[in-house]
Amino acid sequence: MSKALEGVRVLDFTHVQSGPTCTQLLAWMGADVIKVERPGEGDATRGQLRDIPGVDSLYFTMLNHNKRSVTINSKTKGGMAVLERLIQHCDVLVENFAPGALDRMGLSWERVHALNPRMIMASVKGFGPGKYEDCKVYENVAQCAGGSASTTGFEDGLPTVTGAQIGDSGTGLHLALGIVAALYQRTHSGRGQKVLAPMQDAVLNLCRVKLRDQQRLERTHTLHEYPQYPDGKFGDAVPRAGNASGGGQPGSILKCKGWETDPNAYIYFITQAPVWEKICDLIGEPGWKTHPDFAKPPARLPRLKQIFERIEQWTMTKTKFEVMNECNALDIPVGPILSMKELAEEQSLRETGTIVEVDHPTRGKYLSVGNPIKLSDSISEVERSPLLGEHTDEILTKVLKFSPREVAAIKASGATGQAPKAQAAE
Ligand code: CAO
Repeated sequence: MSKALEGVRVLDFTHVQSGPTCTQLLAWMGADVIKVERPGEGDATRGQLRDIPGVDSLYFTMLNHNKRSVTINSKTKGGMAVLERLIQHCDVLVENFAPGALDRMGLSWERVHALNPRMIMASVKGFGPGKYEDCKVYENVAQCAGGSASTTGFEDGLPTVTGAQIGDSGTGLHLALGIVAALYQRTHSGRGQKVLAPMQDAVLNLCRVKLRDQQRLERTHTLHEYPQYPDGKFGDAVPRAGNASGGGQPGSILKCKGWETDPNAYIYFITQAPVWEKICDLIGEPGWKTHPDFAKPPARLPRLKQIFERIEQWTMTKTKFEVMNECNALDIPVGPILSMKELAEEQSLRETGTIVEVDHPTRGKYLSVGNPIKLSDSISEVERSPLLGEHTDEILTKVLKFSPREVAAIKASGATGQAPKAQAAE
């Protein structure tokens, strides 16, 4: 079976998380992704948050599957010659250096475009053009600058960052879509183009419901589904909404049996209007089906606290999985709070390849996420991440077709590092 992006070659000049997420997705879809790393150290994440001394971290391995690694010192003449040859042999260049770094290297868009007019040059930056465009940005900076932190957390608490890496992995996803769109446009235009996904913009795109609420607030000075309604006060900006639903169907996180000792014994319960009568029967409040204070959604909005307290009396008598089973049988949407431990052990996620066990020559076996996007005619197999410079020789000779003499000269110039030998896992 062929793969969706088979035949697409990607020069992967990314590091840390945002860029590597993007290129890993492209690799999972079948692109040949060649990751360029600095000789000796490589992507900084190889050595960050290590759990095994001297072994590539899970941070690195889980973001760099299905790629080949070539070490090139771009700040040498020989290194730049290799990079320029790579640019001529690739369809896409992806990078997420700090603003200006690629220009300082000598690889401006004009230079890249001149070397390969079909090249798609895709970048993650912290901010788009404007007053912050020169700033370096990490995940939580983007979450804060993109509106997520201001709107996450509880009314009486600090702005809060979320565990979902919407700044990095979220932007990587946006960039991947931009690249695929540019590849498609190139089939008609014959030309490459620049693709930019600023992290602030990507986070804001994911927080669009809060921009919706900002405008509703400005018009009506209140937000009826927020916990601040009806007793609290609204200011001039969208407040933090705790665990209230971001949509038109009120929801909340409720305790389940065992909550006193289990930090994840909770369920998200949505009081979806079409199943309201079933909810009333389930929790033992059949009278609410016709009572004027509860029968219709607008009447319920000022009473959400009371309603969720009553539903919680019922959920606290069940485990989260019992609530899930009983509610699903009645089409009531609920979601158990699943811990990472529970997810890692979830058999159905293993069966779909969303969680995979990968074998690595120095690390041994570890768990990773696999491709969350399922294509029926393009299967994703997760292959281990490369060791630093593991494919340097292969890229120089087989992809770039340098002669043995040229390869020797490139190496002698210090432009590349030696590929390390894989060691057996202990
Ligand atoms: N050979 C030689 N030099 C290399 C090289 C190679 N193969 N690869 C990178 N370098 C050099 C760069 O040219 C740059 O040198 P100069 O500063 O002298 O021009 C240097 O390495 C550092 O690059 P950087 O500035 O991108 O890295 P940093 O660690 O200082 O900053 C980060 C990291 C993430 C803050 C920054 O890259 C950034 O803001 N990126 C854009 C936003 C982004 O993607 N953030 C998400 C990161 S994950 O949270």
